[in-house]
Amino acid sequence: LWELMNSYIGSDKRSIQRSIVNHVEYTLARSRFSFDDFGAYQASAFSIRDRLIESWNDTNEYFTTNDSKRVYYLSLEFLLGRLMQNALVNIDVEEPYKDALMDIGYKLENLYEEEVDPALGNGGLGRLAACFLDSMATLEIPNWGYGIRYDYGIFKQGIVDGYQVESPDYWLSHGNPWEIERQDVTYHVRFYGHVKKYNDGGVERGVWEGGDVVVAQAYDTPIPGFNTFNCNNLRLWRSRPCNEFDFKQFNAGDYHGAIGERQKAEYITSVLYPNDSSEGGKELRLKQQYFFCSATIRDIIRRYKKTHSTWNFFHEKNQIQLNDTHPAIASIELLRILIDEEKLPWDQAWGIMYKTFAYTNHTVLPEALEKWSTKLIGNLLPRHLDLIYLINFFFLEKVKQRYPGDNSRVSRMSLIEEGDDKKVRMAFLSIVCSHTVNGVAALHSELLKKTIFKDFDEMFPGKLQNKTNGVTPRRWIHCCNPGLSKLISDTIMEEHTTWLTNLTSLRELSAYSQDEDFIKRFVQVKSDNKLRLQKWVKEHTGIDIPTNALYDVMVKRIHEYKRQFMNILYVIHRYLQIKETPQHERASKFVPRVVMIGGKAAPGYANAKAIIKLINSVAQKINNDRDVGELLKVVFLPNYCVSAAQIIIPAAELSQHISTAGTEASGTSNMKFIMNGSIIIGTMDGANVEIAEEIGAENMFIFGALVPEVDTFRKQLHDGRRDYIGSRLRKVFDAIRSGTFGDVSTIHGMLYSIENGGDYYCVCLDYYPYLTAQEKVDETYRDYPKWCKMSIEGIAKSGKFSSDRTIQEYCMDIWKVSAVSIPKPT
Ligand code: 26M
Repeated sequence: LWELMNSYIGSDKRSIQRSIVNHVEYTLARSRFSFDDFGAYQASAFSIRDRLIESWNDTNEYFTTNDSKRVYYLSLEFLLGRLMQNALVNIDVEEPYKDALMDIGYKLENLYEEEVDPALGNGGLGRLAACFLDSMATLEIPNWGYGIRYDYGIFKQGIVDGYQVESPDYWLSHGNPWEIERQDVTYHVRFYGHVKKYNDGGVERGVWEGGDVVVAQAYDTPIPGFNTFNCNNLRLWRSRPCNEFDFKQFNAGDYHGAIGERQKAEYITSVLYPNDSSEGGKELRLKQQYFFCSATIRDIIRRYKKTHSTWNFFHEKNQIQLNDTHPAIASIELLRILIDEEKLPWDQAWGIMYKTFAYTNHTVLPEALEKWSTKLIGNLLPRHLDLIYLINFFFLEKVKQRYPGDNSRVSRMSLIEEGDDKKVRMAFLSIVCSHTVNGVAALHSELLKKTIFKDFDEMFPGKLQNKTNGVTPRRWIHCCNPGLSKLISDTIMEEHTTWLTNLTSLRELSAYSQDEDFIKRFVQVKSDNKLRLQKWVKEHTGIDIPTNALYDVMVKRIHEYKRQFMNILYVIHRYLQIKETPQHERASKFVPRVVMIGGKAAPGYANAKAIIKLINSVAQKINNDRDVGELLKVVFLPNYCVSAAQIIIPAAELSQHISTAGTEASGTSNMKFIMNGSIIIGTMDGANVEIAEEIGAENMFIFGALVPEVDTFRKQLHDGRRDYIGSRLRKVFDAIRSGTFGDVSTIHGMLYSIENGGDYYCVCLDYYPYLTAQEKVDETYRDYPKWCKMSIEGIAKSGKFSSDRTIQEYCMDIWKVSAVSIPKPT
């Protein structure tokens, strides 16, 4: 068989062209003499996938033969972004493909644009999962990601009359050349039904029967590492109807009814929930969670059993990381299988589960913490609810033992929140069922210990760790900013293949932060990127923006805690100030600016939607005020997504990360922006704190209340303080209300609330310090060499924020796993 295989595709021009043209003819069944850019994209993608499959197969075979310890990353979201350039760069054939395609009349860059953006995630959490996959493959960690293959990813955002309108993202409509459908990898997943319990020599076991059964089918996407032959896997599950179980209904003559039942099964993996900060408690969401967790756990067990006949080594061979509590039910599913199906004693089953799982928390916002009603769980997953109660019983016994008489602690720590509608606190459950828990930035992890997980930190000291987030420099420097990547390679005299996997070597750039030649080239790269963004803005909004202005960017999900609202209040202030200043004084007083804000609002989040409308209304007014001209332009960047980010971030000169201290767990775009030479204006929140530590506070514009001051202000609000709106802020509120920006009545509720003690996110507290920081921005931009020095220092000292560093820490401190390098094929 080996000889039959046309093994290992060459990287010479002819081999590449032959493989592409073959796919045009045999896979696409199109004429090899005429195919458009889309056809060329598809055929190239298949040709690249062939290469990935070769190393994918070798990698998995090698891991199995060597019985390698594996890491499984479970996440309801993977926000991968486009795959073609990433794959070409990682396997180091971007140039050969460019040449090969050029020769037959295609521009590779144009083909990149043909790819849909696979957007199976909301924002930071999903994108983090994608960066982690890239780093794990690059670091040669035996890893698989597991998640859901949604038919509809995050909605597409349109803007109509200034309002957000959502439309479905049916990303599979033109097929997906990157995935491999696994007809043979399927599992049955049960919902509802009932449990029969029996006593098995002192152990209570259950038999779960009845209810509905659906099939989980696997779809694999190869995840190539950078500069390695290793290729990992992302396995996504799709729900399908189960054939065996509906014969009865068909035979009873209810044909339509039976088909309807089948469609219900497919519905489970139809759509990604578009929330990123509030928990809805919807049954379908719980179904999605259990569906993918059950299939995943069975798949992991099946793989383990291929090479092991006892359970003794399960936790030594498998580590499962939970990306937030969304996949938390996976630990209960493992426990259930071990007890009810594998017939292990409770203690052994518990030990295996406990030593296998670890959990990452991504937020301290109470409204985002998952709590599932016991009624809902009991109905959908009756045996799991039994086990959760049992776990809670044993756990609370331990708490009582440890803190005798401390009843309030017992109720605080209970996995069940009491009340009319009892609820399972999924974060607490995840802590109890995991060997390690981590936050995502130093400040965030400290806050976890002091606030929501305080009791747990006291009872299990050392269990809560920090793992500061990172981003992959392959996508977030090299792919999105080729000009900068080349400048870096030229300057530090290293191939990109070297520094991209050892990002702290960027420190060498520090020596050039005042070097004239270097600065000249740096400025050229930035202005090329600004031109690229200018074109993008024109194309997507119709708005003309100048390039000789400061590009000021804020792109992230729209949320009150992130304070896009404060940003737009300042824009209004700046506008009013320009208007008050006589024409001849304006040029010396104001640096020309283009303020760009982008991001999606959860469809049910009224205040976030009102903020979008306000931004658009303000933009409309200012951009059409001839009197202001090019001194100030405001743009709402529609449909912010990974591919847009790759255009926007490299063009930014200033980027805003201005959340209320203590609310943004980490932030990851802050890291992408500094790597691309944008200066941060920001608060001491999330990873900004560590960025300041690395690059020096003097290279950022830091302002605003610290966590303790936020606490104090909130107490004052609570106690009736209302004197916090100064005259300059009052003017801005008045301008909004008086109709200067048209009908923005949707924002009036927020204004009223903020004025009347509802300023929970401290906009008014931080507003004046923010103005001062903004003045400093203008002043610094006027001293352009200084500005460049600050941005270059930022790039030079951004090395810590490579997700390679993050993953190395997870490997050492949590998973205890090391690299397994696949030998290069000969
Ligand atoms: C919950 C329930 C129902 C439906 C959806 C959700 C949900 C989905 C995503 C809740 C939260 C979700 O994501 C939160 C998130 O993106 N958190 C961000 O994680 C980043 C990576 O750690 C951090 O950098 C950000 O600070 C944090 O906000």
